[in-house]
Amino acid sequence: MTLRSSVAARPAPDRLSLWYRQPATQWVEALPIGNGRLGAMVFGGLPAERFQLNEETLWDGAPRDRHNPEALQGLADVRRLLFAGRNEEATQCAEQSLLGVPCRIDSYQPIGDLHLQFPAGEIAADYRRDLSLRDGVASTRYQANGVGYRREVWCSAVDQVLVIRLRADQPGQITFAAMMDRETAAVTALDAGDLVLRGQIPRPHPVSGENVGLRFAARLRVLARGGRVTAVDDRLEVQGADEALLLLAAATSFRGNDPEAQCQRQLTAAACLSARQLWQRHLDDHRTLFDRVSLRLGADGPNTVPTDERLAAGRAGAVDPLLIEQYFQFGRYLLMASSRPGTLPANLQGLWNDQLNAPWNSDFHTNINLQMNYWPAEVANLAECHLPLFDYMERLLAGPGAETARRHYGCGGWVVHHLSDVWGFTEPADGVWGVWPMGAAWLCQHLYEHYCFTQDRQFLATQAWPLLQGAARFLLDFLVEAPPGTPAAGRLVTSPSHSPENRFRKADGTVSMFTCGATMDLMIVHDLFTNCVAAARVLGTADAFREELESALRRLAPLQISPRDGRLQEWLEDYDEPEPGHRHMSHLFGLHPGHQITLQGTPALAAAARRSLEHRLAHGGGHTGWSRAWIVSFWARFAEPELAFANLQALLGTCTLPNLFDNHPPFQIDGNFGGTAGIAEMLLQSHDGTVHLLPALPQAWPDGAVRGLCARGGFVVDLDWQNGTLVGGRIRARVAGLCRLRYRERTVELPLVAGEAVALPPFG
Ligand code: FUC
Repeated sequence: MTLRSSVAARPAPDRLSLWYRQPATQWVEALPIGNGRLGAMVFGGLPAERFQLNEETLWDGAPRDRHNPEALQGLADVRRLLFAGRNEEATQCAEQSLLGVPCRIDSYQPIGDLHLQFPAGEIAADYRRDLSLRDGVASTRYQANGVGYRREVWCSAVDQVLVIRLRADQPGQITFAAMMDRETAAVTALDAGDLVLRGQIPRPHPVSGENVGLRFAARLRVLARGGRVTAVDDRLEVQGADEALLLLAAATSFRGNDPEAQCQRQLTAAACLSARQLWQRHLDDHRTLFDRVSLRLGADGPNTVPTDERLAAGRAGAVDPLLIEQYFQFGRYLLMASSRPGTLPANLQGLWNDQLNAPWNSDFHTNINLQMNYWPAEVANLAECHLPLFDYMERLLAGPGAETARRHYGCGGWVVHHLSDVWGFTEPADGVWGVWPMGAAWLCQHLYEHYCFTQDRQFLATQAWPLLQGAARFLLDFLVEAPPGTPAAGRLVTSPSHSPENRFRKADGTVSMFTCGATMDLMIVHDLFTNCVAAARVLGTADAFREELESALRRLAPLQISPRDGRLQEWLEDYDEPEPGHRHMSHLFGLHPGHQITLQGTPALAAAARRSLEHRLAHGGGHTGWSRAWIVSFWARFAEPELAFANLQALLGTCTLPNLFDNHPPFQIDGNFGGTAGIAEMLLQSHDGTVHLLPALPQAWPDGAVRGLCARGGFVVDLDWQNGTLVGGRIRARVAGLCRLRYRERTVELPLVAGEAVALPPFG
């Protein structure tokens, strides 16, 4: 069938829609919808439509004790060898004794596909498919045989079902068949007029052999107005209806529930509502979150160019402020769609995965990726979408992490290594680069940031504090004093340690990964301990613990600037690097997302950090999506608008797929979130005690406005600028207090009353 498109036939999609003139032929062209738990990729095909379905808890694997019984002895040996400079032997010892047994986890998996088969042979014209970010709906429209058709699909967070609405502009024209399937381990059958897909992941128990894999189900109900619905074998057929409403529920046994019963309950409840009611309830909920932030970067025209064509033009060097607005809001949209209160956090692919063995298992990587997913949460005014991360830490990680802290390190508190799953995996995974006990500590930054942005003391006292304290307890116990004759002798260092996934070359020419006190570790320790001290002060609690932290901070090994070239060192020793353009820029953690290094507070360290960044970039750094996105934030913190902008352009140009998903490659969602956070960081910063307005505004956005960005201290900020200069705006405080505001070289202090919006003062 030919698909032709003539946009003239109808108005352009709204500004915040991704749109295309043709159906998706590949998964990375399909459009994502989700309610935090249930999601789909919508292809918009004709005559065959496909919805690839995900439910966030459908993971392969099962809970399992993977602690290594050799770990405690191994730890002592590894430390001794590292302090003696015998890195090779330390690495071998770690490979044998410090990794989890087994040290690999299983994959997050798709639940299946829903297919709709429309009559073949129709001649379709005026085809368009789009994703309205503001409405949270994917639509496909076309004309066939003189009839106008429209499909809309959304995932309702209120009613917990996927809703598909099929309409035509003439009566009796809706005819299709619906089927569901899955590559493996599931069957489809009719049950009481519904189509049901049921299955179980084959995962034999290592001892009993019994299948302990998760059970899952998806249930589809088809409600037609007019026409006929018939059940044929394992499909539902609709003939000549005026309109059809398809409701789909999906569930797994992850929380011990019966997935089929859960689907039944959700469908029964949703089926009591009309299509109009379902739509209105979804829209109200979606807009409540989405509309909190608006961004205009000076692109005033209508959205007449399809998204894939915009991307292609961007790759060829075009500056497209509307594409950046869309990319920014797409990041917010994706967070809303993959992380809602009560759900699991957004994984490496958010929620969307079509593979049984996904790249990196579509897991939770904690040596940057999971954290990056949440960088935009607070500043982009989606604080409640941050909560799944905290629940995950509290309910699924902290318990097993305490066991791992005790059995692998003989330490108190809790630990997470560089990746995890939904089964509480906290042991070191994959290879020696998995021996990185800093994951929990880094994740804890998010707890304190949530408090800083929301000023929610109740949250700080109840959920955050025990987690912060536990992660700090682990590190207090884990830190060791470097012995005489070693770098930083007499100071506290982490051991074993490495700078995530990067290697170094020693003076004798050997290449290693393992060391003591890698810079990132020292920065994460600094960040966590500093946050804990601040939290203890806010809560007026834990004086002795606070003193212990303060004393450890004083004894922590200092950051090093290379005497050779003035770079901030990635390790305590000034090693050479076999891969100087490595994607991880871990030693810049203190610049972003931390704030140990600031332009004004620590100018010497900032200059050294800048040199390190320049060196990385000169050697090809930023070649993965998330790495490129991170660089945008680095340059924004250096108040370098044009460099931040150039990297944003590179992110869109070289690391973005046709549906605007980030391309590591392959698809990995962190770059979307990191990019959204980077754009926010260019417009507003608040990490150094001052709310800094338009710190990195590039020339490409001379006129613009943003509403609803959030700043630490509990502020919500609106900004207007013209000709590159701030001309107005407002600020509202969640709690009463003094706000320090900075614009260019001027700083003013503004007393604010809780809840009251105040015009920004003139900055002269
Ligand atoms: C980290 C990165 C990789 C990838 C993986 C999921 O290990 O080094 O680039 O993003 O996570």
